[in-house]
Amino acid sequence: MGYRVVVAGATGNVGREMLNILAERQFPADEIAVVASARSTGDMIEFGDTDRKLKVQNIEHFDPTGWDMALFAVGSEATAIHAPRFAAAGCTVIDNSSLYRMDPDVPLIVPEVNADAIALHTKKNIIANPNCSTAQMVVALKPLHDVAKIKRVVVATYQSVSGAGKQGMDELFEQSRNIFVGDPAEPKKFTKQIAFNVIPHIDKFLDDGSTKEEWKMVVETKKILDPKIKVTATCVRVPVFVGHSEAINIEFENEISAKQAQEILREAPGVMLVDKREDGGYVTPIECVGDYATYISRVREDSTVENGLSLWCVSDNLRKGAALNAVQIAELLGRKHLKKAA
Ligand code: 2RA
Repeated sequence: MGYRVVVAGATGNVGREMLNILAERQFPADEIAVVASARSTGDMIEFGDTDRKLKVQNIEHFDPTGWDMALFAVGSEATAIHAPRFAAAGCTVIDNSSLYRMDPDVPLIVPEVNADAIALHTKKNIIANPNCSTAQMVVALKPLHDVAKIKRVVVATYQSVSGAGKQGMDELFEQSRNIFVGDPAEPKKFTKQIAFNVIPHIDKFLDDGSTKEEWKMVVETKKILDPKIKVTATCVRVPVFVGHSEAINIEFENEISAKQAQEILREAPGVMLVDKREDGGYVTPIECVGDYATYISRVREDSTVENGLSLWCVSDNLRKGAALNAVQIAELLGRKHLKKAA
């Protein structure tokens, strides 16, 4: 007997990917319900590449009683209204919004990094999915931290416009097209032109001059991996449709060579090492789209500090950065806690 699974926010970028990945991985679901705002109610959406179509129900009127788990991709406002209602009805919520990530009674999970922490979910019956830029980074850091103990991380991100939703993708497309007719169109979703440009600003500014996206990478890495690790981040929006890239510089307590790091990463869960010191011997965001892996390239020693390494990390932000990680949490929840025969 399989699970009864709800996907909330099924019509957005991440919600659609959740359905695609549940289908691709043949998640053991007997039933799948798709819920979204009143605006989308009645729409029919595909269940991955299967010939199954699912009718969108209004989340406001949906009764989660008797459903095993709900993958939420509805943003913090709707999550605040509905996640407690679903959780109280016995339907475990796996939430992609930032609302519960730093709640001490809610586990923040990347299965390749801190799977055991999922046991905490019994407190509120809610599990948090990390920010996309954090997820891929901790997958890369964890195997190296286990061997050489990380002291400090400096990361610069190159984040695709799909992180800002369909509106962000539409803005890049329209601006890029219109520029050739001399009218790049006024920025709406982003603060400045994104076509053929980069914007060092994601989410809102904080009092110390960093942005909330940068703050997320700091505090979420500490919660998921190790609170003693010092992290500083610069998060940048770039004119790429899907796929976040990160230039990561790491300082370790103990010595670790680039060769040792490559050997460790080659075997690490969720990692695909593509690292040759030659033309094309590295991964670019276009090559990661639709894939599950966190790709790592350009592993090299940083001789400016004791025990330093630099590396390049690329992953599909809609998949490992959101939908895939959520489905992996659902698989973990099923294996460890809900124990229904598949
Ligand atoms: C972004 N990480 O890339 C944020 C939210 N997905 O816009």
